[in-house]
Amino acid sequence: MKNRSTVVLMVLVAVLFSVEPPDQIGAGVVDPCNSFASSPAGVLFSCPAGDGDALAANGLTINVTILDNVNAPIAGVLAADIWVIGCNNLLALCGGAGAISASGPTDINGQTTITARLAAGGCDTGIRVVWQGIAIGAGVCAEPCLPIDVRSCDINGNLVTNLADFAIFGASYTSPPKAYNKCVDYVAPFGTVTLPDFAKYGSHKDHSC
Ligand SMILES: [Ca+2]
Ligand SMILES: [Ca+2]
Repeated sequence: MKNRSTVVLMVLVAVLFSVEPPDQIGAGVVDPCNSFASSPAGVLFSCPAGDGDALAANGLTINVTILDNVNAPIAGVLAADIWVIGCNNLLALCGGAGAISASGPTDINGQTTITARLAAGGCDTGIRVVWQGIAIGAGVCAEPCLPIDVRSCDINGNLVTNLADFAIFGASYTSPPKAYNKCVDYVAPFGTVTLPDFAKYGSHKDHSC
């Protein structure tokens, strides 16, 4: 009996030592709250066809850091698992997650960037980085909004740029004197809707996903 008790005790000890301490549970698993993203502020012209302006080319590169529950960086997070959504859900993403992705997988510091064009319609005052569709926080479990205004030639966000969009554009062209609509203020000078904005719109006429 004594031998049997010893074996039972040894098994119990082995089980106890195999259980991870609480701070190790979830290590290596993406923690969207601890992960964070940052970017400069600016305006990004987009088109459902994916031939709008690139973030990097406009000085709007987004830096993303993916961390686990103990704030350790996670390397090798897939680029395709990282994309953006409109902060107010006012962007129509062409192909959903396929509308844009990170420039590459995360490195040993858990870092990557988002530099490309956003294939989208609609108009939103900011964007939010997501990992597998879950908003990335800012070291806390919040849903911070990056200050990038996305404005598409597909103004009404049905993923087709056609007469309906042109009617919306025309209602604010030129502004002044017409009412200002920031959703059609695609290029500098900002604050007015003038010929450069029309030229931008016109070069994407009839574009769709
Ligand atoms: Ca449209
Ligand atoms: Ca303008």
